[in-house]
Amino acid sequence: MSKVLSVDLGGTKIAAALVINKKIVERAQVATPKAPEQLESVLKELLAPFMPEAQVVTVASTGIINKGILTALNPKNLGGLNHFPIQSVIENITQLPTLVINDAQAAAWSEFKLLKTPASNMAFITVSTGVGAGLVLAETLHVGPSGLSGHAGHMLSDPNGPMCGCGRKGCVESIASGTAIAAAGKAFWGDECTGQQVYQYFINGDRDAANIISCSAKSIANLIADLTISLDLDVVILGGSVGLAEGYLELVRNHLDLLPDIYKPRDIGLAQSGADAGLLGAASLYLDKSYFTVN
Ligand code: BMX
Ligand code: ZN
Repeated sequence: MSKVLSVDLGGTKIAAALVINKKIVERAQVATPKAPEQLESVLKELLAPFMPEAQVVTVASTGIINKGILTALNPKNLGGLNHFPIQSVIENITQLPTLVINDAQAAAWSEFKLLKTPASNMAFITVSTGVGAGLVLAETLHVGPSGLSGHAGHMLSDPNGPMCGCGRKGCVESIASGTAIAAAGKAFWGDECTGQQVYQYFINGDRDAANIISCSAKSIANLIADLTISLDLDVVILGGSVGLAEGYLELVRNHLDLLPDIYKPRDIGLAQSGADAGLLGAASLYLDKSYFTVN
């Protein structure tokens, strides 16, 4: 079964692709519906064109994935959706065996396989609607007994920071994510302000936007430092719409450079598969027989 329909369900977009020999041969994308009750019908419409050819479905999804059920750590990222039986919903739509894993965990696997210099310990960090992470330690992807492993976006960044949608104050996600960037921008540019707009203002040289983006990058730099010192990381790979944005990696590097060397991984880079890391990661976990198996 090597024709894989891979799905990436994120807080902002849902992508689907037909993956053959680990290459995307066809791809489609829609916005994640604001109203969670529309999720099933949106998935049905997105997946239908791929179904005749696909033999198996792999899904990289935002949220904690445990036994095929999505539980949101930060329900605000999914319009309030907190509990969604994603595996059975997609199995019912496609009538195909369906395998689901967290999006950052999936992306960590494909990016680990793409590393040019061999590594033992790697963290993939996505800075997007939320902040997610996937950990590959001793060349093994860590999912954890309940799927929670790698949810490092909810480690503490600033005890006096904003309230995070998970219910804790000052998580990395509440400062660094695209959602947090948009929220900070609203104070300057009004309620309609988006994260992309703030980023564009930063590129254009606006001082307030530069401060907001710098806070985000500093929070990610400290997260990288904390993960490196606790897990002895060789390499960190950044992904997600903010992580991949022009100039962001450089800002993170600048903040890390202010710390003692012991806090720096040997290497930091951008996801080689860019925005497709989750799609390819979920498919690879099945094709490599590394995590997913189908009877
Ligand atoms: C949140 C959490 C993680 C996810 C990360 C990135 C939810 C719904 N998601 O921390 O599981 O990996 O966001 O998600 O609680 P994305 O939507 O930004 O890709
Ligand atoms: Zn949080």
